[in-house]
Order: sequence, then C-alpha cells, then structure tokens
Amino acid sequence: MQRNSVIPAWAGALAGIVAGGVALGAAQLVAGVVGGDASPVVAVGDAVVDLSPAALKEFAVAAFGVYDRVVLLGGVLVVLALVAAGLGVLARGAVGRGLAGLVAFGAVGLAAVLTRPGAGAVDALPTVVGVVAGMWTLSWLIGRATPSAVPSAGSSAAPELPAVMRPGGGEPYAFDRRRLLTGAAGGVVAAGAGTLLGHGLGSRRAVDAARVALALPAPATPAPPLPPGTDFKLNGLTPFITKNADFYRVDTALIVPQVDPATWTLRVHGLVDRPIEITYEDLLRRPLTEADITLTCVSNEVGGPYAGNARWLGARMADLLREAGLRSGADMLLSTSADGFTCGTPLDVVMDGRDALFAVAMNGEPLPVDHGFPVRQVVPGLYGYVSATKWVVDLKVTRFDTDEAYWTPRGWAAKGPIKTQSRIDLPKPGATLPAGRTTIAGVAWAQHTGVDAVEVRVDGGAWQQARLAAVPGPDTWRQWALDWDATPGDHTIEVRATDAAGRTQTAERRPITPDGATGRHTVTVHTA
Ligand SMILES: Nc1nc2c(c(=O)[nH]1)N[C@H]1C(S)=C(S)[C@@H](COP(=O)(O)O)O[C@H]1N2
Ligand SMILES: [Mo]
Repeated sequence: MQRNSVIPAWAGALAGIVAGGVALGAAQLVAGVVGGDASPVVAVGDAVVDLSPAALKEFAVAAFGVYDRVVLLGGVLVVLALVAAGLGVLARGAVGRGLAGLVAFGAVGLAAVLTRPGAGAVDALPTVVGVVAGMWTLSWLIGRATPSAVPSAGSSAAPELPAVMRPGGGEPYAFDRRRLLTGAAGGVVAAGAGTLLGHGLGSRRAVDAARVALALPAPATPAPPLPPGTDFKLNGLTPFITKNADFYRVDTALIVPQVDPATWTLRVHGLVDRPIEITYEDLLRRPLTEADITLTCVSNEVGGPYAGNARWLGARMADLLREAGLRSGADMLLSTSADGFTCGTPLDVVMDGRDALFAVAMNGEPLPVDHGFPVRQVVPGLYGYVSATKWVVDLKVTRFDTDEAYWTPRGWAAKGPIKTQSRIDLPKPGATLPAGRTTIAGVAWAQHTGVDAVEVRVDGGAWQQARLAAVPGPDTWRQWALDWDATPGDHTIEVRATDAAGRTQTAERRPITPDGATGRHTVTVHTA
C-alpha cells in the first residue's frame, strides 16, 4: 500500500500543478470552441466577487485600482495552484484520492459557472472536459514517476521501501525523476497551447459577434450614385466593385489582430497642440464620408492581382488632425496598428482635401476583420504600405527625418505614390481563342489623378484607343475594352494608360522594390 509514497512530496506537488494547468488549458480551449465566457477561472473569480462582502470589494478597488480584476484572477490562480499541488501530494499514496479531489474541485468550478446569469448547459462543457483532462494527466504523471520495475533484494515478499542505488553510490532514489520531469514538461506545453489557442478562438468569436451586432450610421456625405456604365459586365473582366470576400489581403499578421470595438481607441499625438484620444463610439458619432477608392499594393507586379476597389465609409483624417492642431514642421503621419505594424504617410497628402479616411465600413458592411476591423486608414493615391494601416490604434504627427515606418528599413521607399498602371484581364495570358472578333479588356488606375485614356496594340502595331467605362471620380480604377478581329496565329497584346494629367505610363520595366513596379502588361495568346 505504501508503494507510491516513495515519490517525494515535491514531485507529487509538481504533478498536481501540471495536471491543474492541463485542466485549465483544456477548459480554455473548449471555451474557445463552444463560445461564451465559460472559463472556470473567470467564473470562479466572478463568483468570489459576487460572494465577497461589499466592504472587501471596495477595499480591493481602493487598494488595486483598475487592476483589482487582475489581482483577483491572480489570487484565484494562486489558490488553484495550491489546491492542485495538495491534490498531487495526496495522489502519491493513492491516485484515487487525488482524482476524487479533482472531481470535488471541478464541482466547485462547475457551480460557479452554472450559477452565472444566463448560463446554459453548454457552459458546463469546458469545466467537465478540463476536469477529465486534469484527472488523466495526474494519473499519467504519477504513473510515470513510479518506477516500473523495482529491484528487490531476493525473492522474499513484502519488500520494504523500494530503493535503487545510484551506480556511484550516494542517496537512494526510488522514483523515476526523469520520466516525471519530461512528462511534466509535456503537460506544461499542452496547458500553454490549450490556453493560447482557446484564448485566440474565444477573442475571435467575441470580435465576430461585436462586428455582426454593429449598426452603421448613415454617411453625412454619401458617395455620389455610381454613374451608369461603370461596369461592362464582361465575363472574366475584373468587376468595378470588388466583393469583400474577393478583396486581396496583404499584411504582416500571422494571426489576424482581434480588436474589440468596445475597448478600441485611437490616439492622435506628436506635433499637435491638443492630443486627442477617441473611442469607436466617438468615431461613429463624427460626420462620416462615403467614397469609392481603389487600393493597390506596392508588391503588385505588372499585371498582378493586388488591387481592389470598394466603397468605404469613414471619418475624414484631416478633420481630426485639424482638431488636434497641427504644429509647423510636421510632414509625416506615423500610424500604428494593434499588432505593432507602422505606416508613414505624407501629411500634405492627407490634408489636401482628398477622401483620406479612418474607415469603419467596406461595401456597406463593418470592415471585415481581415481588412482591419474596427478601423483602418484609406488614402486615395498612395500604396497600402504607406497609407492603409489596418487595425489602426495610434497616429503620431511627426517628421520623415525623425521617424521611420515598418517597411522603410526593409528596403522600401519611405514615400509610395501609386504609379499609373493598366492590366489586361481578357483574353487570359496563354489562352487559345477562335479566330474572329473577340474583346480585349481590363482595368487601369491612376488614383487621385484619374485615367483619361487606355491604348492597346497587337503584335507591335499601331496603338488603338480602347473605350473607357464610366467612373465616379479619379480615385478608382477604370474598366476599358477594345474589340479585336483576331487572325489565326500567335499574338502579343500590350496595354498602356494615360492619366488625367496627360502622363502616359512608362514602358520601362522596374521591379516592385523600392517603390512599385513599372512597365507595360503584355500577354500572348494563340488564335486558331
Ligand atoms: N496593420 C497592418 N496594416 C496594413 C498592412 C500590414 O501589414 N499591417 N499592410 C498594408 C499593405 S502593404 C497593404 S497593400 C494594405 C492591404 O489592405 P487589404 O489587406 O485590406 O487589401 O494594407 C496595409 N495595411
Ligand atoms: Mo502593400
């Protein structure tokens, strides 16, 4: 009966704490999957607050201020760790006692979870799964710590304390320290992974729920109705408006930041007279502007897909900056995302009257999380890496010679105005077409200047004017099309755009670094 008691108390305590950690990690993971805030630690913490006398609560708030909740949860965790350690010590003698203790402890957690207002049966799941995972871990670790074969002196029954002598002599040891420690390390990893993953899943659900529940205000300045004929509606031609689900995504985020609009704020500071911090509610109360703007990525190769056009709704950046009071000498806005990414935007561009927005909506919906929910910047005419900060939380008014944005030391230009480009969508590169009449079509962009002409030539012949679709303004791309009587054989099709200032895009091929690719999009097709 004494067999397991050869495991020292510290080892039992370690097994108990690791088992407790695995229980909490599993509970957090399940809570993340099934939803709700059914984490037993939080529930126990809340129950402690509910059950404790008002005087104690006031003391805690007075003593710890806004950190009272953190202190409370920390206290709950310390108590949990002590109890788990005690159960582990108990489990050395008889695993069943430790397991029974875990069940009893789980019952307390369950009571705390189920007595929360609005709790349902599904809220029991994290605690139940957590207790089962903890029980399994505890018996597994105690099993690992127990020597599988104990050499006994002779074959006589009733050995005393099983003890193995170290080869070099010294203290006898009677339990498998190495197997316990490696098992405990595995348990710690599992506990941490479960907690992090569960937390990530949980905050994703919470932010998704907040996003779906949002009611968007009407724009104070609506976008003018789209003129007729912005979209030729040709099969295979990029639509004028990009659906949110089809919009390209470029960012450095391995895990998309989950930003709760209830806690989001934007700080405007730096070279200003009156630093400002606004909440999401404040932002929605401002007069909002709606505008059709085409975003483009500096990493878009000639003919590439990293451009998209949407109807954005947002507060004008210039208004907020004017309220903050710009100081002289400032020439850059350094914006920071919730995940630390930074963008450097020329101040004069944002202040020159164009629709530079803190956008909250995209094509009539709250911003998708991938596209910067709850708030992102959109500045017509600048590549995304110098203007379009998603999940933006901070705006510092500064100078290009003082501050540097994320991509600048990584080989990209500090300033990135969009270069005029045109793309052939139809026919597809390498396509085989029947000879005869066909349509060559695509999109062209020169944001904030506008596209005035698109020309096409086949096999190096004369440039021909394409017909242009309507546009609501200079900030979007523009569809173009040209009918072509294709003769049998191989053909090369080239395109070039001219902006509203009369500048035709250059034929010179340049790579995307440091400030955007140039050259003419060219496709070859075969006609039979
Ligand atoms: N927070 C954050 N914002 C960001 C980026 C980023 O990496 N992180 N990338 C920028 C770049 S390079 C581009 S092109 C646009 C792309 O916006 P989209 O993903 O909504 O299309 O976002 C910009 N905003
Ligand atoms: Mo980009």
